[in-house]
Amino acid sequence: MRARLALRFAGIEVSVQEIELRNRPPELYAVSPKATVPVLVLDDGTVIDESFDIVKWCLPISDEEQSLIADCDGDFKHHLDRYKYATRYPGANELEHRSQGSVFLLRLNTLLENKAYLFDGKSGVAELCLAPFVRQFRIADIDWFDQQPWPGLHDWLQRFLASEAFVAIMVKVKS
Ligand SMILES: N[C@@H](CCC(=O)N[C@@H](CS)C(=O)NCC(=O)O)C(=O)O
Repeated sequence: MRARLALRFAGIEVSVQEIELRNRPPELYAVSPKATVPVLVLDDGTVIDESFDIVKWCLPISDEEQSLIADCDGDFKHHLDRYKYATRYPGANELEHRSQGSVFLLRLNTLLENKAYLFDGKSGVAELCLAPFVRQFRIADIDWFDQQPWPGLHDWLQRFLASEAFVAIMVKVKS
């Protein structure tokens, strides 16, 4: 999602090849042996196979944004995975991880207290990097998430989900 959003925001046209993770094609291993998605292959053959590296290749990012995104990809993502997929992590306490992950969400809500977007008053790179993960956290238990006292965050997420860019990148590409 991040990579597609960043490419779209930067106005860079790509040809998209969907991958079935259960049945990864040899072409994927040939360009990136770790075979995770997304992978961006440039016209000169350069391979960028980390979503955040793709974002950085597409768009300028301030130190402030970079630091918030790093916290999202580190601590918050750790708790999100263990909350959402607790059964895949033996010994993980789902509710404990929900509560730990909420610390980051509260921080976002505070940043959004008097403004519509995280930085600079306009939707930017922080939105497209963070919102897909906040959406995942919400999906794990929508009723619970919507009941939390995070009005700024709820409003920010709903605006992201309704945005033209998000709706456009969620369309499944025919293979
Ligand atoms: N750090 C990577 C993570 C990418 C990732 O985990 N992608 C998932 C699909 S959204 C995947 O390819 N999973 C298969 C696997 O990890 O083998 C990035 O953001 O580019």
